Amino acid sequence: MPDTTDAYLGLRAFVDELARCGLREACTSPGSRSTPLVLSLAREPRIRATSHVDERCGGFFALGLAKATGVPVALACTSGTAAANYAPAVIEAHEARVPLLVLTADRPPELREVGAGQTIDQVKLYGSAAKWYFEVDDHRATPERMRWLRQLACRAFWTALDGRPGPVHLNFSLREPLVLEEPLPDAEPGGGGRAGGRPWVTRPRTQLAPAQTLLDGLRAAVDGHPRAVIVAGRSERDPRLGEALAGIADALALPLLADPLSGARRGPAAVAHYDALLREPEWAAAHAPDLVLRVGDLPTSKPLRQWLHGLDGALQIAFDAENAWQDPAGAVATIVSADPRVLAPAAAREDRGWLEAWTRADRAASAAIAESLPDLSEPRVAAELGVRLPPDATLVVASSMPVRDVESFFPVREQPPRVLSNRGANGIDGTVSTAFGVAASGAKTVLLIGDVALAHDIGGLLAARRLGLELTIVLLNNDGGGIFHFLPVAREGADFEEHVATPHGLDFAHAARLYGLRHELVRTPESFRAALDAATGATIIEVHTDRTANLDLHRRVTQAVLQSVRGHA
Ligand SMILES: Cc1ncc(C[n+]2csc(CCOP(=O)(O)OP(=O)(O)O)c2C)c(N)n1
Ligand SMILES: [Mg+2]
Repeated sequence: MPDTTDAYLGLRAFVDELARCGLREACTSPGSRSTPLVLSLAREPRIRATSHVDERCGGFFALGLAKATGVPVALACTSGTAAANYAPAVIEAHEARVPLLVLTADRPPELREVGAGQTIDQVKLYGSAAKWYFEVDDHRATPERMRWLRQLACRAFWTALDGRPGPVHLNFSLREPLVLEEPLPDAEPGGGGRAGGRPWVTRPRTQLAPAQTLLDGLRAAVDGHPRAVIVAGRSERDPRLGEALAGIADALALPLLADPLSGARRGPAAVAHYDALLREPEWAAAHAPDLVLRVGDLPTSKPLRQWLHGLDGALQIAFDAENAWQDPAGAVATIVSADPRVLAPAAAREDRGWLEAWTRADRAASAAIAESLPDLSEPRVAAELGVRLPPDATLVVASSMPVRDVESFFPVREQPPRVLSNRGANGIDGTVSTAFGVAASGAKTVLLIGDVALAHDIGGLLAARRLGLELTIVLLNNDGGGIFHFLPVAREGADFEEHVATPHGLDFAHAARLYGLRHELVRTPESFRAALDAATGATIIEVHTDRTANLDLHRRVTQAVLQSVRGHA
């Protein structure tokens, strides 16, 4: 029978291999069964282990860290519902292609389904959201076992990262006693890992150059369609892609309809206000393209989605290195599994008339928007952040209206901040924890979030106190889900208010006090700017708005934009 020393020897080798592969961050949660896992991670000097009371928060914190760095982050928790609380983050990681290593502690097989405490069925707990699942049994720490565990760690790490990144789940059988009676021997059966600190297995990235025929075909498509557009959506993994796309769009003189989540809303070809422009049917029809080049996720904007759906005459080509299907309307004709940088032309296109028709309208829209937003409002806050955040900042945007307002009101900038959002599954859960995870990567981080999303992940604020992390939280408090006022359900009276809008009347100043954050209520654009510039440590800057007034304001802004572009049709 293997004993506790065998378990610890094995886990030390496993964790050493993770560190050799490049893992630097682990998020632990407390429990008994997970003791050997958690202690092994915490005692590996190359890994920083942060502690999280709530596994749901821990899961999203790891997601934010892995999103910001692109490197897998390990999660370790005890058995039972603790492991189930990782599910939302695991699902988001699967949908958004974020590498995670989920390490759950379990009882050995003979103690499952026999009434042992805190034991649930953890086999394939996350279903198809886990890219790979493996059951890690316990054995004596023989040289063969050590070699296998080292190989297993490498396999888990590379599987999370390679191809389409995502979460890998390993479920560890751990047996009592869970702590060592004696110090662990330095020597490892079999002699330890490979010489020179190399991983047991490396998986060098192989990048196949696209075939010449493909490149020729793409070039011919671009040359043969004078009215092409590029649509760039969320692609968080390569922070330099946005800049490259902006350069390509400029050289090809193509309108670049760029969601801020693409990092491409920059440069002379970027179009910021497509959401408003495409609400004007005449303008949208007059500017129908003959070719659409799609990069990243489909942006959130409904007018853009409907416009793309209805472009029957246009050839639509999507670029996705992992061949994901981002096309609910079935409009895409070709999915190219190559980096869109292959579009870079040899020479710049001279005729810029088509691009200028778009950018002229965009500038008119921009001026109309600025004029329509004199006071501090939800759209104004998004616009202010777009103007004021420095290029080295990272903005995390919550689902619901914040992500839509950032898409609609962020300006075109030369050097925009990085923008991240949990848009894999569009959940409002785990947003605070995700932002603290991003902040833990060392980025100067600002979170834009609604009140319901903040209430949903209020426990995430504990990271401010326990981990001492800095984060500026800009809270748009309209006492409920303002987004639902844009939907037909808003006509359903008191039932709508109670069950859909869900007002709560929370005073978030108390939450700030409880979790050790600063808190400031601001009412004007000037005081918002001052608070944003002065924010240090962990701070909540709160803006009060009214859901009904917000709906009216959005309608007024759209009307103003439509008025401004009618002359440009
Ligand atoms: C986990 C989860 N539960 C429910 C929803 C549905 N949902 C979408 S937006 C929203 C309300 C969000 O309210 P708030 O954060 O205050 O933002 P606002 O709509 O006011 O901008 C809800 C409940 C969701 N997206 N994710
Ligand atoms: Mg709200």
